[in-house]
Amino acid sequence: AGPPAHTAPGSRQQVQGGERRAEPATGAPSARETRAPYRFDYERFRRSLRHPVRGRRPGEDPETRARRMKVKEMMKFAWDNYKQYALGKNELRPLTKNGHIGNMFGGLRGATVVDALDTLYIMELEEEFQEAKKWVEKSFDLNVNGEASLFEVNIRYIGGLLAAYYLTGEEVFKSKALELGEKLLPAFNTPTGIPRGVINLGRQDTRSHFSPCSGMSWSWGWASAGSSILAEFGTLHLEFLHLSELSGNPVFAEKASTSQLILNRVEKPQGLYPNFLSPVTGNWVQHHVSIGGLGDSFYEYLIKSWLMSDKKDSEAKKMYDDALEAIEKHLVKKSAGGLTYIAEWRGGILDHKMGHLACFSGGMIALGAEHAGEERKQHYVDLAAEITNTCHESYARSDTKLGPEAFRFDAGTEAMATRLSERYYILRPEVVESYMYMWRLTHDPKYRQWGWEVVKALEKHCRVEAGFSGIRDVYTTTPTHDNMQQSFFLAETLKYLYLLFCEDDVLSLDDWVFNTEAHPLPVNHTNFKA
Ligand code: DMJ
Repeated sequence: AGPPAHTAPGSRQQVQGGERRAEPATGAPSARETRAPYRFDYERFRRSLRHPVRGRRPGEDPETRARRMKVKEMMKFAWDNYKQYALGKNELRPLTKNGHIGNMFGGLRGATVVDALDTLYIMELEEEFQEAKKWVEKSFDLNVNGEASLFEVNIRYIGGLLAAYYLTGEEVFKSKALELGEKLLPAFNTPTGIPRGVINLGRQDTRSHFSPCSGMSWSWGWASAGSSILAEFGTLHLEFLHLSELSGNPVFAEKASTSQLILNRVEKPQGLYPNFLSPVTGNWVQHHVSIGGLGDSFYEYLIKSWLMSDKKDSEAKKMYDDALEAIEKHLVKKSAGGLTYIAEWRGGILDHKMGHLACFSGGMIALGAEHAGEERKQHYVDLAAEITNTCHESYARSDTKLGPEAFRFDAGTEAMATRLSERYYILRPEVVESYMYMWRLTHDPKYRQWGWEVVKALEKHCRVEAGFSGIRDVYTTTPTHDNMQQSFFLAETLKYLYLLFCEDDVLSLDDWVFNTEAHPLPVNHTNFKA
């Protein structure tokens, strides 16, 4: 048999029917030894794109160009400082001018490098892109031994490497993505096939970097009763389908599809998806529902799985439509002041709170609205606009014009944090992400204006001598800094701001879906003729 046919990201049927290449029986020659190695046809993929990647900008107005250039300058500043003070560490600490490693990535380093690659490329920061590429080639070591978040490694490292490969065709990004992807597979060895949240990245097959825990996985200590988190195991599909596409090995797509199948079948309270599920029994562990933290990107990946499959994955689309209907019925509320928000749900009781994370949902609903049936389309455009407006209000009502980590609608409060512990802003992207999608959907200039207000606020309150920093309180004009330049600031916040001031054919939504860390992954144009 020859190499498998084009495995078609998003096409579950082809994946399941595909030739099984993983895990040959012990002693048997591996598939790799007996067959010509599978080779992804990069040139064919590039010909399938409907728009030039970096787009055209004919006759644009000077103000839009100047704003885009300002965002580019911010990216260069963020990168240059990371490079100078923290290259190879995971994040920059811009006040103390050193690096931060943290414990999310299991010994992997360079989270900011990998997260920044595609943004540098899209912004045409060529020299800086080459610096980042060189680091990946020479210094990005995958032989590490430590406990990593499956979700974070997937969305930042796998997503970042895949996007860099698809944008540039540089083999190093593909091979690192595939190697790292293989290291994540043991997390799926559970009775249901739903992965656990934490995996030890140590190698199981050699003495170097071996530890008794290599390849073992755990649930987060804080997750109830050994459960897996909806937003974690539900946010693998896009990247894992592309790992299968690039390797010719269906195992990745099979693993990600299992979770989706189980979620589709399991009984859902009022049609809602709780945030905690047991990887042992496949049952819900707790009835907490949120479109913000713990739930968020699961919903995002349903609609994006469908779009990435060139609208063939009808199961994902139906799950998205049904979930959104249940969310609207049970969680979407209007405040006394007329602001639409999405509350959280605890076993039937509403918590009238929206996290900054939940503000991605304006963009998601906008993206889905474009593809909704005619009778629902306007309704979803309006809903997306209302939620985005509410998130804008959470920024507009603060002294810094940046939004808090969470805001509430109770006891006379509207779109403001009521607890001291929720007043911080850590350079998160979700609000500008929604501005970008709303701009592309409506071309209402207010979204560009709102984005520009964020640029000004970031410059005023977050820019420090050696990079950008989060702030501890958005309700004071003299906030203290948290001394952290998050990698998602370069991957997402600055990328979405830049795209807001670009023509629509730069990373066109006809060709690309953004993973939840804003890394663009290509739509599988199955009607493409080679
Ligand atoms: C990012 O890492 C991703 O957007 C993730 O889905 C949620 N949170 C952060 C940014 O806020």
